[in-house]
Amino acid sequence: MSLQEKLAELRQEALVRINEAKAERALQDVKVNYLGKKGVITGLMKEMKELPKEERPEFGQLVNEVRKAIEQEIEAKKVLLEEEALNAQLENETIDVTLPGRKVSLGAKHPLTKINEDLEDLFIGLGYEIVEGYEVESDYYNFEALNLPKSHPARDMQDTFYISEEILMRTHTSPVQARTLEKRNGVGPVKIICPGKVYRRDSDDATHSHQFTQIEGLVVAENIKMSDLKGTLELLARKLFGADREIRLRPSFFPFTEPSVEVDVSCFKCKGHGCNVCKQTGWIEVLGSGMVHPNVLEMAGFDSSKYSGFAFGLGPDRMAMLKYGIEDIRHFYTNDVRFLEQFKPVEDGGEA
Ligand code: FA5
Repeated sequence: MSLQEKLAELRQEALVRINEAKAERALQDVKVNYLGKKGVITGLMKEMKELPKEERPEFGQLVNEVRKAIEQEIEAKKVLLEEEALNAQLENETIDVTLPGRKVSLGAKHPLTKINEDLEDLFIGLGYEIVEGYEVESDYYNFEALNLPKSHPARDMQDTFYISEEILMRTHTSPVQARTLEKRNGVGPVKIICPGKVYRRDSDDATHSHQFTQIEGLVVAENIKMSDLKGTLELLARKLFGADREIRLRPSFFPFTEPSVEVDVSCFKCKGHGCNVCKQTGWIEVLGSGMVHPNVLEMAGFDSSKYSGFAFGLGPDRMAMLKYGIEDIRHFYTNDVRFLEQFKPVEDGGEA
C-alpha cells in the first residue's frame, strides 16, 4: 500500500471515529489518540527520520494535511456536540407555567411563644421593660433575697433541683425581681416583666412539668397601691381571655409579697355560669401576686417607707392549656409537629 493510500485510510478511520463520538469526552479520546503526544499522527512524524531525505518533504506535507483535516473535523464535531447538549438542556429545563405551584408548608408559632408575645405586647405598651435572668441561679437570689431564709418552711412550696448547696435551677422567675431591684441602687421607678424557663422537682403529669415557663411582673415606685395591681391584672386577664373578663382576688401567701393574693379570672368558656373548664365554679385560678414585701425592698437597698410595689407571677403553660383546651402540659415539650400544626393561622393552612 502506498504511503498516500495508508494516510487516506488513516484519515478515513479517524473521520469514522469522530463521527461516532456521542459526547465531548469520547471526542477528546479520539483527539488524544490521533493528535496527542503519543498519538498516531505524532508517531508518523517521528517515523519521517527513517525516510530518505528527498521523500521527507512530501511525506511531511501529506501527514500535515491529514492532521489538519482531523483537527477540523474534531472542531466541527465539537461545535455540533455542544449545540446538541444545549438543546437537550433547554428541552429538559422547560418550565410548564400552567402546572399548579407547590405549596410551601409554613411552620406555626408555639402556643407558649404566642402567649409570651401577647403579654410582651401588652406590657411594652404600658411602659414596662423586658428583663431576662439566669436559669442557673444562686440560692440567695432564688430564695433568700425574696424573704425566704435557709430552712424557711415555705421553701417546700417549690421543690428544687440543687446543683450544689448554693447553686440551683431557678424554681420561679422571681429572682429576676431581686437582681433588678439590687441593680437599681434604691432608685425607682422599676417596671419590668421577666419571661423565662423555670424548673421544679415535680413529677411530670398532665398539669405538672419539671420544666415550665413563667412570666414575672414587678412595679416599684412611690405610691403604688393594691388598686394598681388589680387594674394591671384586669388588663392582663382581658388581653389573654377576652375583653369581658372579670377578675377576683383571694387571700394567699407568698413570702415575698404582703398581702398576697391568688387571682382568678371569670371563665371564658361559660362566662361564669359553670362548666368543665372552670370545674363548675365560674372562676379559673391563673396567677399569684401581691404587694412587694418590705423586707424584699430593704434587702435590695430600697427605702420601704418611700417605695412600694406589686409583683405577680403567672404560668403561661397553664394559661395556654386553658386558652386552647390542651389537656396535657407535656405536649408543649415533646415537639410533635402534629400538635404544633394546630396553631397555624388559617391563612397559612391551619384549620378555622
Ligand atoms: C410562684 O412561683 C411565685 N413566684 C409567683 C409570684 C410572683 C407570686 C410574684 C407573687 C409575686 P407558684 O409556685 O404558685 O408561684 O407558681 C406560679 C405559677 O407557675 C402557677 O400558677 C402555675 O401556673 C405555674 N406552675 C407551678 N408549678 C408548675 C409545674 N410543675 N408545671 C407547670 N406549671 C407550674
